[in-house]
Amino acid sequence: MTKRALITGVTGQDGSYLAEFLLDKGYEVHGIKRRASSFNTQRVDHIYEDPHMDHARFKLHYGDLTDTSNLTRILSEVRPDEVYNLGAQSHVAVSFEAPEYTADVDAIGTLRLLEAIRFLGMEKTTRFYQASTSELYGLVQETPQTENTLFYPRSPYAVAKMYAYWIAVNYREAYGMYACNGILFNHESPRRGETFVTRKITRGLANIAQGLEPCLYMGNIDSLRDWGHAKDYVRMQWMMLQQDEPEDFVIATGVQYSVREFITWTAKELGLKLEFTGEGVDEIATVTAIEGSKAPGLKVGDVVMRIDPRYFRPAEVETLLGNPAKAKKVLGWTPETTAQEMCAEMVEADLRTARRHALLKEHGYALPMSLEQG
Ligand code: NDP
Ligand code: GDR
Repeated sequence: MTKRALITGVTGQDGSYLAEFLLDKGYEVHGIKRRASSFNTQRVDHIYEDPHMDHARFKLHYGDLTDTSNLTRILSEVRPDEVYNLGAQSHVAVSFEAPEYTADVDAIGTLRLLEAIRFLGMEKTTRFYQASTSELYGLVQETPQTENTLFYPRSPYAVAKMYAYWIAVNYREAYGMYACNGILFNHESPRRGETFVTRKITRGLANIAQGLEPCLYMGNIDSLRDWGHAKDYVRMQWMMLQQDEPEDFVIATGVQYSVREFITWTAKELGLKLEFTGEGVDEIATVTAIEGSKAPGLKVGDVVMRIDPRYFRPAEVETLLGNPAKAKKVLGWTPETTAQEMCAEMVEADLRTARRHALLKEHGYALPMSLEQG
C-alpha cells in the first residue's frame, strides 16, 4: 500500500526537502499551500506533477492554518497516514511585530489540525509530527540543551511554539495519538528564507562581492547558534514517525558558532579576508585582502558590514547548543553536513545567482530580485 503524507508548510525550506524525501521513499505527498497574489511555489516547482496525469504522487491543496473548515476538508479528503505540521509564521523578529497572527498560526493552527484529526476519527491511524524548536529554551537554563531542559521562551514565536509543543504532548497522552515533537535547532540550506541570518549573510555578501549592494546591515552578531543542514533534519522528521512509540527528540549538531564566525566563513568562500573593528553598534567589518576573482565589486578597505540596531530584538536568545545524544542512541541519527560545509554550499548557490544578476545589470536589464535586507 502506498503511504500518504500531508505536509503543512510544503512551500517552505523544510517542506520542500521533506516532500522530495518522501517522494523518493514512494509516498504519495499532499501539501498545503497558501493563496498568494503571485507564485509562491518556487521551492517545489521542480517536483510539481501535472494533476491531470494518472499516478501523480505530488498534490497541492490551497489552505491555511487559520482556517478550521479548510483543514478538516483536506484531512478528510486525503486521509493521510502521516501529517507533518511544518507550516508557521517562522520568523522570530517578525513575531514581535505580529504576535497575535503568530499565535493564531503557530499555536492554534496546531490545535486545529490535531482536533480535526480527532474529529474525523483518525487519531489512532494518523501519525503527527510537530515542528518544535530550540527557541523553546530561549533564556537557557542548562547547556547543552536536552529533551529534559526547562523551557523559557523569549518571543511571541517561541511562546506560540510552546503551546504547540504541549498540545501535541496532550493529544498523545489524552487520546493515544502517535504525536511527536522534533525540537530542532537552527537548520539552513540554499533554500533558506532570505531574511534568516545565514542566508542574509551568504546572499548579501555574494551580492556585495558582485557590486550589487553596498553593505550588509546586521543585528546581534555575538549571538551563538547550533547550525545544521535542513536535508539532514528532514530525514530525522520522517524517522521520528517510524518508531513503535511516539517520543520527542532534540535534533542538533552539538557544535555552536557565532554569527560573526558565519560572516567570516562566508567572506572566506568569496576570497575575502575581513577585519572586525569597533564595538557594539559601531562595529564594522572591513576587507583587508582579496584572493581570486569572486569579488570584482570590492577593493581592500571597503566596509562590507555595519550594525543596524533595527535588527536587534526586544528580547534576544543569546546562545543555543543542542545535545542530540537521544536521537543518536534511539534512532541512530547523526548529521552528515558540518556548518562550514553548509555555508560553502549556500555561498556557491548565492554567488551563482549574484553573477547572473550582475551580468543582467551590466547589460542594462532590471534586476529580478528585491535587494531589501531582512
Ligand atoms: P519557512 O518559513 O521556510 O516555511 C514556513 C512554511 O509555512 C511556508 O510554506 C509558509 O508558506 C507556511 N505558512 C506560513 N503561514 C501559514 C499559514 N497561515 N497557513 C499555512 N501555511 C503557512 O520555515 P522552515 O521550513 O525553515 O521551518 C519549518 C517549520 O519548522 C516551521 O514551523 C518552523 O517554525 C520550524 N522550525 C524551523 C527551524 C529552522 O531552523 N528552519 C528550526 C526549528 C523549527 P509561504 O511559503 O506561503 O510563506
Ligand atoms: P532564529 O534565526 O531567530 O534563531 O530562528 P535567525 O537566523 O533569524 O537569527 C539567528 C540569530 O542571528 C541574530 N541576527 C540576525 N538575525 C536576522 N534574521 N537578521 C539579522 O540581520 C541578524 N543579525 C543578527 C539574531 O538576533 C539571532 O540571535 C530560526 C527560525 O528558523 C525559527 O523558526 C526556528 O524555530 C529557530 O531558528 C530554531
